[in-house]
Formats: sequence, C-alpha cells, structure tokens
Amino acid sequence: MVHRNKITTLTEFIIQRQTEYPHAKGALTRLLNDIATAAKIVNREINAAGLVDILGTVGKENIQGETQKKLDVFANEMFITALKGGGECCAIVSEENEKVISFSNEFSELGKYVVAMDPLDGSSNIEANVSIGTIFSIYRRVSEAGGGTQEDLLQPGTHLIAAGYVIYGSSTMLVYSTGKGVNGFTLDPSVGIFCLSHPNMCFPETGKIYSINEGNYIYFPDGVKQYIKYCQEDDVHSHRPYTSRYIGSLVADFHRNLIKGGIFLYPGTTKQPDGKLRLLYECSPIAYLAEQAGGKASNGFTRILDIEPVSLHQRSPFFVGPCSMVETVEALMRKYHKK
Ligand code: AHM
Ligand code: MG
Repeated sequence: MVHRNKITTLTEFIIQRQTEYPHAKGALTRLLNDIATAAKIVNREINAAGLVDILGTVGKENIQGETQKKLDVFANEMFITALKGGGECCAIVSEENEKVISFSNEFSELGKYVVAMDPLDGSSNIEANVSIGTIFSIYRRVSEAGGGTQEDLLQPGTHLIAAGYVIYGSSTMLVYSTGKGVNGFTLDPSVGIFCLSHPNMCFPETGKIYSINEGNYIYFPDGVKQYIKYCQEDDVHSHRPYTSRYIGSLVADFHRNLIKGGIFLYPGTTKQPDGKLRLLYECSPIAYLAEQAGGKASNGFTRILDIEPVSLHQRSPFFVGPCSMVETVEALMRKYHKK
C-alpha cells in the first residue's frame, strides 16, 4: 500500500493559524490569500514571459530612476488590484510608486492593514530567466479611519504583523511569517495551489556562504572589506574559506542562504552611504523573516527592525543571516567605524 503524507495547502494552513487567535475575524487570513492569488497570476505571467512579447522595458523610469520592466508594471498593478479588491488593506507603498496608494473607496476604507511591497524584486534579472521575487510587509494601520496614510506605513519593523516573499524560481514558493516561525509553500502549477513544503524554516546555526556584490569592493567600508578577508581566510574549524554566491536578486540570495546557511551583505558605500536596498519593503520584511528563522539582520550597528523609518523609500545598509555570521560583521563594523 502506498502511504502518502497529508498535503496541507496554504489556505488550510493560514486558517489553522487563525484559530490560535480566538478574537481574530479572518481579515489577515483574507489579506494573505489576496497576496497569494496575485502571486499566482504574476507567476503565470512570468512563466509566459519568454513566449509573449512582455519582456523588455516599458520605457518609463520608476521613482528610483531605474528603468521599469513590463513585468514590474504588471506585477505592481496585479498586487494593487488584489489588495484593493480584497478590502482588508487601506493603503500600499510600492517600490514602483512615489506616494502612498490610499484606498478610500467605500469598500476598502474599512481595511485595518497596510502593505509595503516590492512587487518584482531583482527585475534586472528578468531577461536572463534568473529567479526574481515579490516581497511584502503587513502592518496594522495607526490612523483611525478613511484611506490609509503615510503615517500608517512609516512604522518600524518591530510593529510588523506579517511579512513574506514569493520566489519565482525553478519552482515558485511563498514563504511567510506571522510571528510564529517561518513556513514555506511550493506552488503545484498543475492545480494552482501552494502546498506546505518547508515547515518551520530555520537558519543553520552558522553557514559557509557569503553573498555580496564584490564588484563594488573599492567603495565598501573597511569593516566590510575586513569581513570579506575573514570569509576568504583558511580556517578548518569555522569551515573557511567560505563559498561566494551572489545572484543579484535579494529574494533568491536570501532564500538560498536561509536553506543552506549563509550571510547576505549589501553595505553602504562611498557612493551610496545608505546602500541600495529599501528599508520598508526589502530590508524590514526580510529581517523579520530572518529573526523568525533564528537569524539576525542589522545595518552594521543597529537591528533593522528597530530603525524608525522617516521616508517611504529610504535605503539602509543590510546584513542578514545566521546570528554568528552577522555578529562577526557587526564586530568589524564597530571596530573600524565609530558610531
Ligand atoms: P530592484 O528592486 O531594483 O530589483 O533592486 C534590488 C535588487 C536586489 O534584489 C538585489 O539584492 C540587489 O538589487 C542587487 O544589486 P546589485 O546589482 O547592485 O548587486
Ligand atoms: Mg527591489
């Protein structure tokens, strides 16, 4: 007789989790389902990208001065539509839009959550068929009523209610946390359902991978240069030299490091003192997942989740991975840079 393990779908899983909160009314469950539905549609479009004329740029630049790809625009619109239509979210900040998108229609203004998202991260990789991702953060609104405001979105990561990412890779996965560990779901494309495949994801205690764009080495702070030197030294006990792996797609680099054990670094540079990655929809949600998986995330001196955002698209240096690896970078940053 063939014994099969019971399949747990994402929908079943989030409903089960909701029962742990006796006063919950299901709004967060519905919001997560809205995100999952949009992700499936974006996934379908990404898979078709090589077949239809959707690759390439729209020709416009987004507010960061980067060329927008057609799929960025599509993903952005898809998530906005899903979140607006779902009615649980009253405002969004997206990498693709300068200002807060506030839902003030009769239906959505009841939403008690706000979402910060990067609808398609790593989009410079699209043409090369390299993994890309969606990153999202969910906060409870702080304003009383009406459409959500900037104030609702400028919250530190310590206020996060949930965060996650979707990785569009060799298989598509949704990985999320509501503050009780991290769980990963793989999309079964034949039936269009996310199934629990990676329960209770945890960082290995330490790792052997370091991920950084070493092409920028000349511009790195000395603490980071010293850390790279440390990674490349020969030391049997700490399994050094480490392996260098860098995709250039935050979700894919983080996902691999979470599974295999490794640190991701995007430091500030002499050219960009705050680095490249955005606090609200890249660093904070990934930091939240890292902590929930037993790891750590820092800007070199301060815990990412403790940073109080002052603007929607602010950037932050970012170091994330197993605690021991991040602490080694922090020690070198403190040694070489007084703060
Ligand atoms: P994007 O949001 O414009 O796609 O940029 C973010 C991406 C991250 O996924 C990745 O970690 C980083 O940019 C790579 O940057 P670089 O090419 O400078 O190494
Ligand atoms: Mg991005």
